[in-house]
Amino acid sequence: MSVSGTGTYEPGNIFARILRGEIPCNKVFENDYVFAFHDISPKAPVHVLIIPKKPYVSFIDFSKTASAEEIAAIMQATGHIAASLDLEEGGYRVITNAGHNAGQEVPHFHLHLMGGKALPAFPG
Ligand code: IU
Repeated sequence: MSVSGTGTYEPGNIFARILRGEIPCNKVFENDYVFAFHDISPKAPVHVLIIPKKPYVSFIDFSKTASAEEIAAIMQATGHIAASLDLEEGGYRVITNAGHNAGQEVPHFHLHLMGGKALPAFPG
């Protein structure tokens, strides 16, 4: 199932429930703006999801609506997590899926941080 990546934020989505502590997760990082946890179905030895604490559906929603402080915070957190998980030397990938064509499944904006192996050629 994938989502439109637009429209009204759905407060019952799985990441909203993780943020509210209703569902457990394997947390790797948290600050005032950002929360990060290991993907439940990792596609690489390291696969972390990095999400804003505030409710944004997708990349466009986040980029249009979030404060500059929040936008900086998610970038800084992602770099910090990549470095703290020793991904710098071997390399890593940061992506976001937005909307139906990208196969976004969870309608809460998130970055995927993946590394720990040679990743497949970037799909086009
Ligand atoms: P996507 O970009 O929306 O397709 O990514 C959603 C990710 O959320 C995907 O990699 C799932 O494995 C992951 N995930 C999770 O970590 N915990 C969950 O309970 C659920 C999905 I549902």
